Amino acid sequence: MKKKEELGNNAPEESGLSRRKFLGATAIAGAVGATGLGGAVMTRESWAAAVKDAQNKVHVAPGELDEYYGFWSGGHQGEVRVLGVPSMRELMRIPVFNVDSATGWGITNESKEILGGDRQYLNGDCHHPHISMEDGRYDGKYLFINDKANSRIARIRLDIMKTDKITHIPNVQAIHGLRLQKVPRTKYVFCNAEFVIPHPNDGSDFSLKNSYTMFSAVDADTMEVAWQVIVDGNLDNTDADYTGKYVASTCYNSEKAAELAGTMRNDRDWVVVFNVERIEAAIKAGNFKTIGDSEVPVVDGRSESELTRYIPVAKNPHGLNTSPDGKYFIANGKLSPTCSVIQIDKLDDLFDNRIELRETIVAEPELGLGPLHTTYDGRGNAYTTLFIDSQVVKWNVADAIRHYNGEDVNYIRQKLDVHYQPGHNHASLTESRDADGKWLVVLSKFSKDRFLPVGPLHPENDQLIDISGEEMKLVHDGPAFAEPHDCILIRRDQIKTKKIYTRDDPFFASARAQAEKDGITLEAANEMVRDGNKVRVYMTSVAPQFGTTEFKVKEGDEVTVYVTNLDSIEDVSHGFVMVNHGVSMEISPQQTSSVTFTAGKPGVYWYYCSWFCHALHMEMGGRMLVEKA
Ligand code: K7E
Ligand code: CUA
Ligand code: CA
Repeated sequence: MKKKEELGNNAPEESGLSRRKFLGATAIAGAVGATGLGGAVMTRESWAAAVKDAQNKVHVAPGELDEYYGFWSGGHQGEVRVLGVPSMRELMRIPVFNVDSATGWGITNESKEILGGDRQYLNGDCHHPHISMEDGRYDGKYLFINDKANSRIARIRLDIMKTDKITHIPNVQAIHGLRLQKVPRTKYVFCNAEFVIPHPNDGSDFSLKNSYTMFSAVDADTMEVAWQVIVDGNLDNTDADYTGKYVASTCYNSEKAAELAGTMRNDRDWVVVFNVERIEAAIKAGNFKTIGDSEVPVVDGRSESELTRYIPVAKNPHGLNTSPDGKYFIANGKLSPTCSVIQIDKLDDLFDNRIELRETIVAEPELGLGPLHTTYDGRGNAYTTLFIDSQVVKWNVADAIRHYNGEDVNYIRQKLDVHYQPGHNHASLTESRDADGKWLVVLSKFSKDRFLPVGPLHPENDQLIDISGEEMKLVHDGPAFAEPHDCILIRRDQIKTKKIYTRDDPFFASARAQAEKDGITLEAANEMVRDGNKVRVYMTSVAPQFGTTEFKVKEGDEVTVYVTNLDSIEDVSHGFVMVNHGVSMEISPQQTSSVTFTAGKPGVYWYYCSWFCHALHMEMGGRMLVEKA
């Protein structure tokens, strides 16, 4: 916390402020253009004006729309959340690796098919959401996200904002860093498996010495794993360049230690750079092996390999971020107060052994304590989170390089307090050529006293900072449930969403295929098909009625209900809940959804519509009659 004297006229006692307001005041002091807090001398009036200015900036009036979509990782909650920026209003939640009662994700057959059969896991741990690209610009088609908990990645269709593919990455554990190929297009999803494991991992060998992990490239179109690369050490975060040729990942465990102290033993760890062209060529030439029963081609990228280079950087690096001008990979020090700036156009020379590893590093600016992630404004400035200092530091990359070359220049532009302990930060469009330097989101890991207390478990605090001017200005606090490690912002015109489903949507292709086998037209049918103890009930819905209001089955029957929503009016979604059967699902306009369950004890079970759709929504229901078997 800042000392009292640094506050000038704003000392809390003088203005009668509580500690909470005092912390808020540090933000506002930044907002009127004080450099940090040092020279902030504010009257009560100028302070009020500053508050108003900050509020106007972020206020999106009722009925007005935000400029940006923000996609937030839902952390170990397993979902993705859609926010409007700058209002920070939550617009939607997209279930991915979790079970969602409202939409039936994890309950419906459509979601189970994507999650993999009867779905193995009920949890996920999302960290890194990234949007597919064409020539270094977001194309608005897909969003990809990792699941660290169960070594998976998922793809979300942005036209309907639903998950459409999930892939389990074989041969590795804990997919953490995830990024996309930017150029010429997102052909690959690159993902880092964080933990080293023995191979084979069958209990015959537990030693760390023989353990390793791998870097995986997944075909973004098919979501099949294209290839894997064995590496030294471990893998943390990753990013790709703007030529399509190089991807870089941080490694904090070059020691391959299993305990904390061991992971901090080496003075330097490294950034491993992957040469995508060479890897593809090696696989084409047949220079690969496979592991166990997986058919994925695996190449060896350990230290003597021509496929990789290991650039030493300050110890235990974390974030790895490509600058939007395509010039640099920047690795964040974490245990070192520095970042390492790697010049990408030197990598050809490095791979051809014309220069030394250390020659690729062109700056090591000292930024503050605990640098974790860096983002960019497209005007040559970088913004790095300082976990321990609880600050964001704005610094100029070109000046940092000059300083590294011995010039007497100050590359630090500003340090701004954030609340508290920031992890990722993300500036608008920063991962693309379109980085526009307008907004910066800082994902703080602690919120402490910023919100009403809600018990021992606290929300995170996602703060919004205006970076459009010379000075960073904190304009909004946004509480968030566990735990958005990262987010991504995209201009609203870069995404085209559907207002209603089209009837040929692949999302319910399997339901259509089953109906065709049963000789049923989904859009017309209110019929039941019995197939041994399997019963398929096909029904339509038009607000405020289900086409079928009664059907009869036997105790223990495996019942599948298909509901096709014939409404084609925007926003008229129905739901289907079978009472006392654990069944709930969404059926949006022109969508078909299906769910399978076992009919319970003999008796009457009501089903009803769970999404408010009509003045007579409460009346929208029907009865399942269960007879003795
Ligand atoms: Cu939390 Cu990107 Cu998983 Cu850093 S990561 S904070
Ligand atoms: Cu249909 Cu509520
Ligand atoms: Ca280390």
